[in-house]
Amino acid sequence: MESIKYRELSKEELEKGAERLILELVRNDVAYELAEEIAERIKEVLLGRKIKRIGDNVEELIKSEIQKFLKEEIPENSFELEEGIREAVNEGKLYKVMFIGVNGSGKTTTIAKIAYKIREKYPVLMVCSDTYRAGAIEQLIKLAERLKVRYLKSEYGADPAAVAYDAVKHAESRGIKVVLVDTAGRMQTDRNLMEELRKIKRVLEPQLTIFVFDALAGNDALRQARDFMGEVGFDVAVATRIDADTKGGALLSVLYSVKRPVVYLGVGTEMGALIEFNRDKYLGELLGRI
Ligand SMILES: Nc1nc2c(ncn2[C@@H]2O[C@H](COP(=O)(O)OP(=O)(O)OP(=O)(O)O)[C@@H](O)[C@H]2O)c(=O)[nH]1
Ligand SMILES: [Mg+2]
Repeated sequence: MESIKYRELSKEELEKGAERLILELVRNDVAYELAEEIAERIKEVLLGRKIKRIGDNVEELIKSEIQKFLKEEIPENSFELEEGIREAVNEGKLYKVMFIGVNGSGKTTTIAKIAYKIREKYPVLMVCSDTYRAGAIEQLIKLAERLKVRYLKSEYGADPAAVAYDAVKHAESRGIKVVLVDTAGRMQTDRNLMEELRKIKRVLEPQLTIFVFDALAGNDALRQARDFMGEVGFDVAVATRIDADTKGGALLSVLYSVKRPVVYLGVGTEMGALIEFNRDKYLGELLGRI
């Protein structure tokens, strides 16, 4: 008597549910093409699924399926910055971190926050490889002085890769354990930013490359993540301005499309305003609004 209690989900019901899901995801700043892709996958999984004639709610079903799906697609955040540093230190190596991301995304601020986090445990050197933007070098120096963290003063117009190289030599000769390299987010000249970043990366050989993006960038975060991933490559990401009124969908772009973990969230401009990303909390909040 199964057929009395159960019936198959119809294509129409699924189409309707998927449409709604796409709209809700987009409303929460998930890039449209990504929302569409997720909805497609959910439809595939649910097509032909038996549901109770009475009691089962299609919307709820879709919601629980998307939760399951995203949990499988998005890894838990198991990133341990200090583990990487310790490992390098044990091997007698300098731990080199390079920060990339579009202009204004929060790279310099995030560098300062990370320096603040580790400065009492490891000698840190901050350096600005952005030798183009007026004020970029002073901004980093000001933050370093405030934090009482060492810095290397670069010169405007200098080759960014040479600056990174000098920073490594400087750090190695002074027993510094961690070097944080800031980069430009936009070129003032006709030189190609991505090419410049690749060059810095080749010279620096960082153990860690961090992509910084603004959670308020919404749709554009997907394009940024793909560009920086394809052109330069990165290991982990940091989402900033989470304290602003953000719906968080931009994070999904990075987590889902380029398959790199978001490890920290910038939640303000103070130095302590950097918290660890928690996948389940994030998914709970995003799906709670859907
Ligand atoms: N509310 C808020 N503001 C932030 C956060 N992170 C950075 N900002 C602010 O965003 C602005 C830009 O940050 P920067 O760190 O200078 O950005 P950038 O990526 O270094 O920019 P460029 O050097 O131009 O490429 C600054 O005014 C920061 O104070 C955050 O988590 N929350
Ligand atoms: Mg900067």
